[in-house]
Amino acid sequence: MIIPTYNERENLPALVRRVSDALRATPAAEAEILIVDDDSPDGTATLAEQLSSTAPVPVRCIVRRGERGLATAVIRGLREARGRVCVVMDADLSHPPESIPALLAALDDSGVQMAVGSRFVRGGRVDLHWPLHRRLNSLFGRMLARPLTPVKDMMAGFFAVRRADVQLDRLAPVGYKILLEILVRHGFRRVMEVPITFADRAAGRTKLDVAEQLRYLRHLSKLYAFVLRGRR
Ligand SMILES: Nc1nc2c(ncn2[C@@H]2O[C@H](COP(=O)(O)OP(=O)(O)OP(=O)(O)O)[C@@H](O)[C@H]2O)c(=O)[nH]1
Ligand SMILES: [Mg+2]
Repeated sequence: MIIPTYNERENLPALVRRVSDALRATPAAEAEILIVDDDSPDGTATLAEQLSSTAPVPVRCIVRRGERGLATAVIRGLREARGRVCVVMDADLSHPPESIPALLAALDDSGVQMAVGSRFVRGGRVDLHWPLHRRLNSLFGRMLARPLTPVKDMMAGFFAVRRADVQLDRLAPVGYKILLEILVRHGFRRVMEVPITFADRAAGRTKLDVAEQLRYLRHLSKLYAFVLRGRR
């Protein structure tokens, strides 16, 4: 499990408990929770260390100093992870840990390159009270990325992939959208979307601001340039 965090202390206890329960429901013997924290001022990393002594599944916390960014934090996690399969998810409990076994099961099929916890396939749901501007924002963001990948929820932050299938030196993300970066840079097409119910963040504040949205546009322009050059 790779979980990027910035100021998520309030969410950690429930997150670690629910993820541990979910992992124990799978045959993943080598499972660990790897938290990649960007030196959060709220003490996320300190609490993660404390939880590691009592959690039923090993918890490891990497602290990056002087560096920020969700996508690069996930890349760091992919680099340091020890398991054969990595599951990436947000820390704020928007992604239901109870869906982790379904993501792992989807990867049991060797023809599947990636499994994505998806809001936008049959059975997927968005269970939150986003204001209209945020809904439109999300819709518009997806429309802009649609020509780049067949995956319906390409903005998701909840996915499972075999570590050996990701070539880290191909990746050069800007900002948030690590799934989109991996999908486009590798040209993955055999992706299984597993329906999930996406909830509002359990506690704490969003880090998604206007600067992040501008970074997304910059990221998209890099990906379009890459695809138009012929994925080289
Ligand atoms: N390491 C690291 N993690 C980050 C950074 N920005 C966000 N995250 C984490 O990435 C995940 C997604 O961020 P969120 O703030 O929940 O973004 P969002 O889901 O689009 O928006 P809300 O749920 O409404 O807050 C959370 O676990 C964050 O703590 C960052 O700069 N560095
Ligand atoms: Mg969130």
